[in-house]
Amino acid sequence: MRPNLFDRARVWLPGVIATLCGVALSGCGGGPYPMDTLAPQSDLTRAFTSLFKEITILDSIVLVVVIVAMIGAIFIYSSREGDPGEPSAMHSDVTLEMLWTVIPALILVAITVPTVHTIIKTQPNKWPANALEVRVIAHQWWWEFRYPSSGVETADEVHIPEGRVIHFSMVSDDVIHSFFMPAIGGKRDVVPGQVNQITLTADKPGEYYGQCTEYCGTSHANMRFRVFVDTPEQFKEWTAHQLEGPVKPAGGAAAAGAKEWANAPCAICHTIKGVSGFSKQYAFGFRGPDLTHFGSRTTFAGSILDNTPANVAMWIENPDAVKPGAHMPTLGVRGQQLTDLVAYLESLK
Ligand code: HEC
Ligand SMILES: [Cu+2]
Repeated sequence: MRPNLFDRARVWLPGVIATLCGVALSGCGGGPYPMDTLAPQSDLTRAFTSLFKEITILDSIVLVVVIVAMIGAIFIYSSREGDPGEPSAMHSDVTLEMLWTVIPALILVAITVPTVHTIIKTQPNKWPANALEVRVIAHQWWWEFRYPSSGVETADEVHIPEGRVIHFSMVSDDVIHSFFMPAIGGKRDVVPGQVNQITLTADKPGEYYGQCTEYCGTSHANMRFRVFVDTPEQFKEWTAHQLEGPVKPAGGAAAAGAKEWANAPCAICHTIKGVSGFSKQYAFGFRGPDLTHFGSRTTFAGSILDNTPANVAMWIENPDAVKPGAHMPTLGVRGQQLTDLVAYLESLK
């Protein structure tokens, strides 16, 4: 008799097992990963993760039962030498048909009930009165954050206090983006002309990563942001500091840079509160991040660069080289003028 597949298992099985182990283990090691979706740090992401785990466990049980039944059937019901003729054809079995209709229906109910429950729990229509509203405005390719209750405006890096309900209300200035902060905030589309919401309470202070996850043009991959979860005291201090006017440089390169700023075309698009800026009514449109406290940010340009003088100089010299398609023109600022402007911007703590 010709050897069948199972007789040769000694030859192929070790290879298959080694490959599967390799695939499984390639997910191990390193970490913690800043974009890990299974390391929740807020009530919202904890609700998502526990739903995901519940459904994965249920699905795994179904998978095991089906595979065991299938392999069992292959061994038990294979035709063997000496079996008489064709196997009998079974026409209908009401009990079996009932079973394979009712069991999948029950499985679907077991998935639907916790899913709908999680949706209702995590997306309230009303927010607690003490919720802190943060307006998120998506631009190609950076994020603007405004706090209506205090008047703070910033970019790229959003600060929120731990332990308090945060209500992100989000709108886009141009195309459809998506606001994704895996550890604390789930993911939601940010659409022009429609305000979408995320409500959450962050568990613990720290720095968390975020990223646009809806393809929005050339520099989509360069549209990141950071979330700083502060203690309530830190958040109060940060807010008070952001509300102060910009630092007035006493002398040196920064003071020279402040003079440059007054004559440079930068103020067409960038506000430095109390120094330059356009009408408040012009709330949307073609413009860049508020730079009043630029020096207090750790990253810039959609959080793709660390905020160091060398990086800022590189950016101003040729934004497009750093971030393809950036809506900031190359303005020919070079040499001493560039050094002074950078010193001024970095002094704006
Ligand atoms: C036509 C509008 C425009 C002009 C003029 C302009 N910028 Fe910008 N600027 C932008 C935009 C838009 C961004 C955000 C780009 C991005 O991250 O995709 C930006 C980003 C920046 C940033 C990073 C801010 C952050 O927090 O991410 C700095 C610093 C900056 N510009 C400095 C300057 C300086 C200095 C000048 C003048 C030499 C200038 N800009 C002129 C539009 C402009
Ligand atoms: Cu985007």
